[in-house]
Amino acid sequence: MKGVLFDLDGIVTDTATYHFTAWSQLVKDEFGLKLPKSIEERTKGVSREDSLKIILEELNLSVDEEQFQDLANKKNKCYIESLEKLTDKDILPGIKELINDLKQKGVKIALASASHNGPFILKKIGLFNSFDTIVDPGKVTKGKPNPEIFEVASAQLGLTPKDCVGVEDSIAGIEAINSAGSCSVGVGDETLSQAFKRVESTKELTVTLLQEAWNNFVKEKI
Ligand code: B16
Ligand code: MG
Repeated sequence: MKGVLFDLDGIVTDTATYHFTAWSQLVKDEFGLKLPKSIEERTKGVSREDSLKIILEELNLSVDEEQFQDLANKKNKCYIESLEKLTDKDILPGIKELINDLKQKGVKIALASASHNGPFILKKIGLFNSFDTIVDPGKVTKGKPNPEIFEVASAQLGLTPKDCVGVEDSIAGIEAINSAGSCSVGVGDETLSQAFKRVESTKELTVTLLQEAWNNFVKEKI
């Protein structure tokens, strides 16, 4: 294992819930509607625009291009406001230790997040300088579950996907890691059954666990 490709929302910080809160607020303010809880899972790892498409379809709403952009901007404004209070206390359990241990062992780390707010969040929680590279989602043409973001992340580390482990909390993200040809580690419930290795909490993510997962992954490939 030469590299670890981290998802951000739901892996490094608990901002996955903040996204859902911001979308819920938008839908309430703009349409007076309540967003079903199922949307939270369906929009995890999915870009802002694609998330909005899913939401509008779910609520049987249609808007023109200008309104669409306006809604996306309003959601982002609300989301950014909720990020203001982020500190290093919002790093999910075990992640800081994991990152330190990986660095000590010479394993490189990349951020492979669909979020345009990734660098801002990493700065707020004090982890910006810990990452060897951050993928710019604006340069990725196809979002998760397409493997592109994980392929780009490993390339930016100077590695091939096979030498990397990808860590994700979303179904779309696990699919993307698998298609990229990296070893996928999922954090969450059994909906992540496609992950090569799955744990319930970020607390369980250690270098030993990731290394063992990768060892087994390589053995299966031979
Ligand atoms: P933004 P990840 C994803 O981040 C979130 O899971 C998803 O809910 C969000 O819509 C997407 O980022 C875009 O975020 O609106 O901040 O650009 O899980 O890939 O780290
Ligand atoms: Mg995520």
